[in-house]
Amino acid sequence: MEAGAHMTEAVVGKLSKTLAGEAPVFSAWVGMNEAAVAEALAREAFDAVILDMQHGALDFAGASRAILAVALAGLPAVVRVPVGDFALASRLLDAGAAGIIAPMTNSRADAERLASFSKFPPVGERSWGPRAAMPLAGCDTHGYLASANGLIQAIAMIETAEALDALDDILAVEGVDGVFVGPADLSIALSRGAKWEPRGRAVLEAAGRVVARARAHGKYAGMFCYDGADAAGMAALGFKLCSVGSDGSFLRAAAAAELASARGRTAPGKVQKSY
Ligand code: 3PY
Ligand code: MG
Repeated sequence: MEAGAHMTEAVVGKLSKTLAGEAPVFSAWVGMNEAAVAEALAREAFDAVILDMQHGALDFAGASRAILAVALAGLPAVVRVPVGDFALASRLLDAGAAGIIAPMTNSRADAERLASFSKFPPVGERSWGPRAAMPLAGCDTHGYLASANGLIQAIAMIETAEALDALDDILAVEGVDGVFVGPADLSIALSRGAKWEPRGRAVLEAAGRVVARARAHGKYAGMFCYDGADAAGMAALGFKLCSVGSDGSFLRAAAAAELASARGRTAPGKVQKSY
């Protein structure tokens, strides 16, 4: 190390390592545009923190700060971008995101766009500029170019009937590392708008198929989960990457439990599953 240079913990590559291991990867889910919230959750023993720019309140500056705050606590951050916003995905990778989750990936073409903006040639066409990413990956320029495609996780969300039909095509795209089920949208799509039923039969049947097809392609499947018990159940079904709850749901659950305790009542159980 040169005099004056400071080492930063190489958090970016941690995610690809844990995903390659045997154990499920459990992530916090953050929608608040406040780096301290992401950092507070990263201080718990999660494997990663997912920052949500599709339905959460995070903007680019907030997500960039949250990525650094999460890294400070020693964890990789993954960002869910708004639908089709792949230019933003590249900027977030430059800012040190360890992975991108692309919602509503419905076709091979959608999956190819995700890979194209997330991976350098020859796999994709990611443009060079990893200003915060290099130190967070623990690499110099050459090391980053050589390793980034393997470190960065490009994750396609499966949450429509169209995506289920195109599942094998999406999984076959080089540069797509895994898929992630959005059970709320999937339940709405499969019931043609009649039901929000993320743990209904239609979603669970599709879930089994997603896990099996991902494995057949040598890739992994993830699932949006609502709480710890739900995440344990989905991990037992073979989902490798599971959210465990969101900043909002953690806050409300803890507040409800403590308030019940203060009033001498038993905890009200779960807050309503949402998101
Ligand atoms: C879904 O369930 O549709 C999601 O995208 C999770 O936030
Ligand atoms: Mg969704």
